Amino acid sequence: MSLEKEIRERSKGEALLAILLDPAKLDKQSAKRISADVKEGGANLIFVGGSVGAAFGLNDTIMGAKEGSNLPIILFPGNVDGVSPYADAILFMSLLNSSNPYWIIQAQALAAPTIRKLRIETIPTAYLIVEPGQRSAAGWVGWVNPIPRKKPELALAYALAAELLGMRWIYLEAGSGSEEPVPAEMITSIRSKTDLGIIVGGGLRSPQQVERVVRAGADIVVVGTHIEEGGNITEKVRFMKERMRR
Ligand code: 1GP
Repeated sequence: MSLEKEIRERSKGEALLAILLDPAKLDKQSAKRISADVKEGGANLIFVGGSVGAAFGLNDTIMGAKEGSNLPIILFPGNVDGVSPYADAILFMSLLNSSNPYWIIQAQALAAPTIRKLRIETIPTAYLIVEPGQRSAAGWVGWVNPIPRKKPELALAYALAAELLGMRWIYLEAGSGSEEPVPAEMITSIRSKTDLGIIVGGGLRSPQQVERVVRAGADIVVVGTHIEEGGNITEKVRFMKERMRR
């Protein structure tokens, strides 16, 4: 069974927690330690990627994470150089609300021959950046025309278009380190009107915030900054997972 199918099946029973490792901020040893700690806390997946300087160290981060645990590793590429043969799958993403065609389709075209040669499993994903995510690195780099927080109908319109184009997942991004996560109403409306798998990330720091997005319908919740900040990582993950039961 493909990793995507496995994730889809599992996420029917419980929302999954993905921990984001940014190779620009980690060495191999810390990737190994974090991977072991988050696995112990009950995390389900590891995403690897970043917007700036993530190519150097990408393979080391993946190898370190693999030494630390057996959690599946999914690439969350920030550009064409975010591809590695050592990952289990890649979010093959299009930043649908970019105003620069490079981020909508050109980067994908440039990376596609490599991805095909490496035979990495691809997970077709619409990437949508919601306010205040335009102020994050991904938003700035990606020339984003952000979805206004009070306009869930705009997010839904993009989600419907993504589904009609054959994409199977949508990643709603509020921006790494954002002061506010994606609004619950946006998630709810996409949940009720599409069959897309929903990934939500950006600015999730507390178990309560995680619970809110899971109740709204997220299948995968992505947490990066809160884990990067250190402390007792296993406990942080455990507290979040406790609030993720459906
Ligand atoms: C960023 O959605 C991810 O792309 C994670 O965001 O760093 O705010 O957890 P945080």
